[in-house]
Amino acid sequence: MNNEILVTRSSMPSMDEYIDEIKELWDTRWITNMGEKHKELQRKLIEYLKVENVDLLTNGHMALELTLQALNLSGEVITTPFTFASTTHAIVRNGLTPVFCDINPYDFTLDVTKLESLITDKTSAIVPVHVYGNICNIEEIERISHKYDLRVIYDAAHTFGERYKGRGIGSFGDASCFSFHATKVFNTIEGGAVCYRDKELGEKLYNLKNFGIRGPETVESVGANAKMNEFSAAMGICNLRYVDADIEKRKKIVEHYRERLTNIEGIQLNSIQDNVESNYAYFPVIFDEKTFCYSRNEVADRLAEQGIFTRKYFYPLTNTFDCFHGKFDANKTPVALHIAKRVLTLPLYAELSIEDVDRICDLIINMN
Ligand code: T4K
Repeated sequence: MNNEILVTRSSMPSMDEYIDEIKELWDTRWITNMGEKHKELQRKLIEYLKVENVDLLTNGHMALELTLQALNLSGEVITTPFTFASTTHAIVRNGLTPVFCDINPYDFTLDVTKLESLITDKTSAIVPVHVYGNICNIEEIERISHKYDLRVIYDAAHTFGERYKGRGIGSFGDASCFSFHATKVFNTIEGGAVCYRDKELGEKLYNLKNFGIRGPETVESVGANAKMNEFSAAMGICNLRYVDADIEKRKKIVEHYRERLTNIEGIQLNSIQDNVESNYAYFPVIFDEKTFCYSRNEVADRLAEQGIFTRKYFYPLTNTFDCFHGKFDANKTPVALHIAKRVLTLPLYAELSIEDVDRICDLIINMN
């Protein structure tokens, strides 16, 4: 065991607890294709997430990509470039054109004041991202989407278990897509889920995740394979028992970071949102090289020299990726460009000790 601190660290149950959970799989030999563990996790998540329907998939990316496909979208989709590759790729891989909307400088979600000006007669949907667990301006997105009859598919990869005004975050929009990757607040090793209201959408999605097979001799649509297996579902069942305790630990860590890093010249923290029960997924810090003595990159390098490995989530912006060379103009999303060059996400996971948080904060504060 070394002294290194990585940006995150997977939550896991004890080995005994997991083994206990998967033991019956050796008896039944039913290890994938919507088995008992899959069904149990699905039931438990409907309750925990406070939503009407949940479907489980192999990962958050397939959740998003197949939901967009199930909705039969066409033309343009308005989204944010300040996100993980997955969001933009899911749109492009569906043959749709992403139209990038800028973000606001406070919580880094879509700047809804710029949304309407991007809508054309080709726009079919909006894919907002609750980035870092910060909730988008749901009311405004709802108003605009109703006005122009657009579908709304939230990338909720970072928002497991969050509530907005007491409602499960997955209950907004046409669908919300969660990631249960190893690095997330709640993990099924790899995994993802879609929350939705419309049963017809649910059926299409179910078809798409299972080759379009409806019966032994019926293949209804051209589907993919994105089913969650039983070992992943079992990990989810175990991890769900501890997720509230984990979120409580994360809260204490974030509060300590905030206490130590507030009111330091050159450091900006994202604003705390009203009416949101947060899951404390990430801790982003903006370093302004004009007023802080070092740039974001220098801070990251100096911390790495001390064995502390941060991440530049989300740099580069997706509209500057090599694979899209010449297709988009990132200057049209200036706030996102500004933030992406200055943001650093600090280590955050349930097991991170307050002593380690202090060590990280001391190093940062003493740079100034
Ligand atoms: N939408 C958004 C907004 C997303 O952020 C993501 C995923 C998605 C959609 C798609 O969901 P998934 O299809 O992934 O379910 C990581 C994750 O792989 C990715 O899930 C996540 N977002 C993204 C923000 O972060 P990397 O390339 O930074 O991961 P990696 O392997 O460098 O790991 C980061 C740190 O996590 C390591 O330094 C240590 C720790 N770690 C990692 C792994 C793999 C663990 O503790 N355990 C592990 O098993 O992308």
